[in-house]
Amino acid sequence: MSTNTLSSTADMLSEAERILRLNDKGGYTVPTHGLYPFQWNWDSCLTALGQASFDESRAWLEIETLVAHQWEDGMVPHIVFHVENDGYFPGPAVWGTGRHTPTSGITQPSVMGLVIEQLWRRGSKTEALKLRCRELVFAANRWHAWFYTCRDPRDTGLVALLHPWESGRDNSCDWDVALAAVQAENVTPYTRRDTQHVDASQRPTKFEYDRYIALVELFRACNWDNTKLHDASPFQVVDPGFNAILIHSDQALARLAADIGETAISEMAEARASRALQALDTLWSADKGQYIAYDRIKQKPVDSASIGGLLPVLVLPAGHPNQAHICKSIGRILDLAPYGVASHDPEDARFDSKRYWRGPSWLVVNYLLIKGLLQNEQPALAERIRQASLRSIAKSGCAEYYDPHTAEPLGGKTFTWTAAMVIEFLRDAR
Ligand code: 9WN
Repeated sequence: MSTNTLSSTADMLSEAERILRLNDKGGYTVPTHGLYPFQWNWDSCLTALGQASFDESRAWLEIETLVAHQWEDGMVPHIVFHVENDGYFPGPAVWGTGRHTPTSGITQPSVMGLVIEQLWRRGSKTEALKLRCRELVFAANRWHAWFYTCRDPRDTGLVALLHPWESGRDNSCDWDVALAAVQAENVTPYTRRDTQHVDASQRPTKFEYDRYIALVELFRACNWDNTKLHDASPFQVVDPGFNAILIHSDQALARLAADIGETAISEMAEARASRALQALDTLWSADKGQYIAYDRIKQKPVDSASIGGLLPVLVLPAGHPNQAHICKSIGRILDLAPYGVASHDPEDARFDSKRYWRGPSWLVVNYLLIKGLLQNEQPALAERIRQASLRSIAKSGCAEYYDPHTAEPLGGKTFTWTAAMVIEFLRDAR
């Protein structure tokens, strides 16, 4: 479908459903054909929210397919390479994880917990689905425990990213300083595929890609042993957004596990979440009026205000003093760029309205902000973000991301998780 045609709610919903079916490969859904021909972790989980609106069983299957490739240590990998396809780099040979069905060796934001809670609450709650849900509750619990064991070895309460791709916000300005310190002189020569699908001005730079690959090569040389990777990595960044998602998912898991009678898991999830929530406060920046990342190698806060530092709204207890500051920041960012909350502060000199996670607006992150704001009893601001997101869809269809000033569609098109978010935003209209 061409852009500029989604003038009614019904049009938006039918286009969204069409895209979810178009990208469905049977047991998993590709983010978009061409650019991303495999299964991605947080894409699949958020996609299930949309699928559930027309096929509940298919939605659970999307996550089950991902979890079937969970590692023995508990990690759920960020990509599962179900098929061979050389249209994407880096493919299985570069990762070299030695899995029967190849996977990458790093993870992604843990949205699974929050999604399975939604699927269960909204769903038909049959006995058969309860059994399926229970398996995913176990898997999520093992994954969350893995985070604190392997990504917080000094027991600080917060987990570190070892690769920018783990954040899901690959080239965010938040990683600039930490990534620049990664040595990439000896990286094996490679050919990028992403820039054959999408204009290079909308993707990360060569400087960044060299370092992405250098980190993969370093971890591969450590045999992907997660008991060693944290300390071996020259990139260790504690991101407030990533940690907030994990805490929020643990809170959801605690409620869900209690509901289905898994009390021990509920208690474990609750304990992890409350400890991490306390530690999260150490990332607050009064100067910036939001949370900021912390570089464990340099042992310094990261002077950068991205959307990652607003995501803790997902876990702030009602009435928390930081809530008003975050709402103010979100309002200011929307005043400056109206088509969804920009991924980076438009007042920062590094902001780039077209380059991936350095400015464009992404509907999945807007969805998480809305969820947090509703929990924090901020319905007006949540509605402002929802309307801003829907205006982007109406104007430009389901793109990977949007210029937040103009809603110009950027990156891949007919994009799965964007379509899923449209269904989510229009739930009441369905
Ligand atoms: C690397 C699939 C993924 C998303 C990420 C997004 C992008 C991959 C890439 O695409 O990352 O994982 O090759 O650029 O940044 O959030 O999960 O849609």
